[in-house]
Amino acid sequence: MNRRPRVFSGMQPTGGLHIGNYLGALKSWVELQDDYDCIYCVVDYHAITIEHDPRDLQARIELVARGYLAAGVDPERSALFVQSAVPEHTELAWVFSSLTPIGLLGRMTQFKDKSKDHEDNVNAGLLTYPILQAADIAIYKSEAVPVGEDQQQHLEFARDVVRKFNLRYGGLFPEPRTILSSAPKVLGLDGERKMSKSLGNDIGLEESADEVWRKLAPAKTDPARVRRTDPGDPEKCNLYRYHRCFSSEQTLQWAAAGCRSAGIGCLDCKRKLHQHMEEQLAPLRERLLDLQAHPDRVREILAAGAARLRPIAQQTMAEVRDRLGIPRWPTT
Ligand code: AQP
Repeated sequence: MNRRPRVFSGMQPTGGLHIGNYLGALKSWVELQDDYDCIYCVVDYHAITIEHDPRDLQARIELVARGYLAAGVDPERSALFVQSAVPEHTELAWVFSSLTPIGLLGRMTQFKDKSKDHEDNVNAGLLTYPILQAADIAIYKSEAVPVGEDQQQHLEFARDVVRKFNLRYGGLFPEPRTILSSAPKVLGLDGERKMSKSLGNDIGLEESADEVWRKLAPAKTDPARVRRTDPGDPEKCNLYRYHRCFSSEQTLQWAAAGCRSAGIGCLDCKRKLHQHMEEQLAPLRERLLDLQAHPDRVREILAAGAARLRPIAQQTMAEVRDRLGIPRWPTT
């Protein structure tokens, strides 16, 4: 029987998910379930490359898993699990590290950015992060990876490393293609940098309607609109980009025309945006709360996902060891 093409993606449990994660990746994860065999992972080993509190890690893993489920990842159709529950990921990463020139890793944009943000902790895990990510994808022989724009370079790296493996040891892995959503780079409320958990410029999926409004109200718009009567350019307004993701065509036209003519003020436009955001975010928030009240349900889903995937990962590792000439040692 022909299997459906396989998709893999993951997010780090470094905090609660935000609308950048949701619009940039999660929404397309949900849509892809119709046509692909989807595997979605909480990548906890990636999250320890920056300092973390071990006492919080499990709670953060479950928080991210709840985000996936609340957004519409359906455990009946997709496998959902935690990276560390399938240790073959890290085993394959070691193999890939032997195919990776160090210089290439040092040129990765994310490594450079994170080295600046965590100057006192520039560790080898931060440098080799893309190798583990390539292994996460390849261990399931995944064909496609839905991610935000910031991950494109890492996926180029993943294609590169599996190509090298295939050339040296014989074709085993597909070269995974990138699937970008219609909002591949959501800027933070500062309107300057990518929305990020660690930069604090985000709107969290679990934040209440009031909390979201308290963040939207002072958020930057087109700098030309100093006074209510100053006309503006919606294309220069970060919040108009949010409108594009949440609002109807009619609202978009209303906002663009009102901004250009100064017929509406930024606050009117933000109120309307808030209303449209709530239409999508309120039901999601409700599902998050329901899942929080049933932690066993989430843990069972994660355990079932790992149980389904581990044999696939073990099979791939057996093939990898054969290609490398590593003998099958008796274990008893
Ligand atoms: N602002 C964004 N716009 C579009 N897509 C985004 N993604 C993240 N931020 C945006 C996409 O979400 C997925 C998960 O990312 P991650 O958890 O691996 O971490 P990240 O990209 O490093 O996200 P953060 O919020 O910036 O985390 P911290 O601050 O902990 O480093 C990826 O597909 C990513 O592209």
